[in-house]
Amino acid sequence: MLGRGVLQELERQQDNVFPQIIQPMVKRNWDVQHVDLLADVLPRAFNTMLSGRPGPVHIELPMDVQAEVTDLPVPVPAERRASSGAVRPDPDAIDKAAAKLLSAKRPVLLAGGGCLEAEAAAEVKKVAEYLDAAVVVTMMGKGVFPEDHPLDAEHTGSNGTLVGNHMTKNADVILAVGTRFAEQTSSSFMDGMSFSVPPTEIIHLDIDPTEIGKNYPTAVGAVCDAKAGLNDLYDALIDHNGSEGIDRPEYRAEIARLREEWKQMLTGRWTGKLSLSQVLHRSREVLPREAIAIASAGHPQIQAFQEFLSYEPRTWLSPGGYSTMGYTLPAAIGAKLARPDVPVVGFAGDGDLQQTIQELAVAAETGAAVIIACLNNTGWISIRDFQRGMFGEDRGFSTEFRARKGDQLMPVDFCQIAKAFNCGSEKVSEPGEVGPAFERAMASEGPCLIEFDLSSEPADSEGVNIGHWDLPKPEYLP
Ligand SMILES: Cc1ncc(C[n+]2csc(CCOP(=O)(O)OP(=O)(O)O)c2C)c(N)n1
Ligand SMILES: [Mg+2]
Repeated sequence: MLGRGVLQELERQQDNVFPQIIQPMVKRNWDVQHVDLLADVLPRAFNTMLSGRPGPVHIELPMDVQAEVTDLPVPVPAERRASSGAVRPDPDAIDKAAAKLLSAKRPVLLAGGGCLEAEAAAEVKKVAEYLDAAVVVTMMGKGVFPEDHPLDAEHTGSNGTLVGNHMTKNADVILAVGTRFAEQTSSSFMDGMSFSVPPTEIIHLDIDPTEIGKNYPTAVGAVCDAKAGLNDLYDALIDHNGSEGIDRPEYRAEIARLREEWKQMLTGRWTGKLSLSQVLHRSREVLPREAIAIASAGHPQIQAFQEFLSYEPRTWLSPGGYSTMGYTLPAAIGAKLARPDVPVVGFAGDGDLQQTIQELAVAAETGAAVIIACLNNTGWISIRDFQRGMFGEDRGFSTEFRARKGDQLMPVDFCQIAKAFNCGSEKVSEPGEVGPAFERAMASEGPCLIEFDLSSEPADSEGVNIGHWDLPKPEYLP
């Protein structure tokens, strides 16, 4: 029946076009036309998904094929896999990288999501401590290095902090591991804002050869698994320089001073009114180190990245630069089902939450005791702030939740929605109530939504911008 428009088939231009729709998201597509092909396709699909830079694959499995039977043996996975997934770097490149890092005065280790994928937290730490290098972590790498370590230099780029941007733009050598130098990490590649290459030299270790040299020239590039690459680099450092690492007390003091300055910049803006910044800081004080935090879009994503400290791998989940609204709640449910032993908190804007709020039913059904911190500022306030910043203070449009008639703000009552889905809920309007509300939510048996009644004034709702985002301004505007 292929090509005749069977239920849910897209066939206007050619038979079943679904694989083309999903193509940009997957590493490979397989069209299984007969059940016997599955024995061959499945091991290949798993290998493709899990090897190199891991990512999803797609298998097209029509209903008639699903109904077929075969007596072909199921392949033994171990007989179809490479014996080790860890790709080691070229030893010459590692030798050069070690020499360069040992002569650096202001080294920075830039750790991306590849370090988490490779489970390389211990290796990041030992190389950083050996070199006394500042560690700057990307949005996808957050959690790979404890954010209370004296070498932790936070984040760089348009969503970065004072510390991270200062350290990366003034570095002489950057050891970049498992990162693609995304636009957000690099302040839209603006020279001298987050990076200054040259004179900074980059050593880039990545499993994906297409990432090396893509956005910045590299002094040394090596294709490798992050963990294997850092291990080999550590051995090379010891070969060159002995087992005693380097001490840079002044460099550490500089990081500590900048961290304090940044903290003052954030907390100095607090007023008596409840702000997103206060929710993040006060919740951090009561949540255990191993709590999992999730944030997907808008001010909550950027500010949680900057202000909610992560201490352990995989305790921060975020869609990164895709910044997909609607991710927080389902991701929190998934995380809680996988890790019922730790508190899981989703920091969701009121816009973000409304995209998938019906998943509260799944939280209630599965009993996943997630804590949803709903940051209710009555609108898509990050977008409103861009509109105001670019077009003028009176030119925010259609981004605040207002009644069409009368122009009154129309905040959604999230507590009532949570109740309707059989979830616990409470509303918090006072800064002093943030910690106790999180403690009550942690003690509750099932899912719990805390609605934070935030003012939408930028000082209460918006973070501090240090980096740069190149949003093109229309030429016709003054
Ligand atoms: C699925 C999706 N649609 C649209 C956007 C564009 N976008 C980014 S942030 C944002 C508003 C987010 O509002 P909210 O979650 O309430 O956070 P706030 O900025 O108000 O703190 C929008 C519309 C997006 N990132 N994802
Ligand atoms: Mg909002």
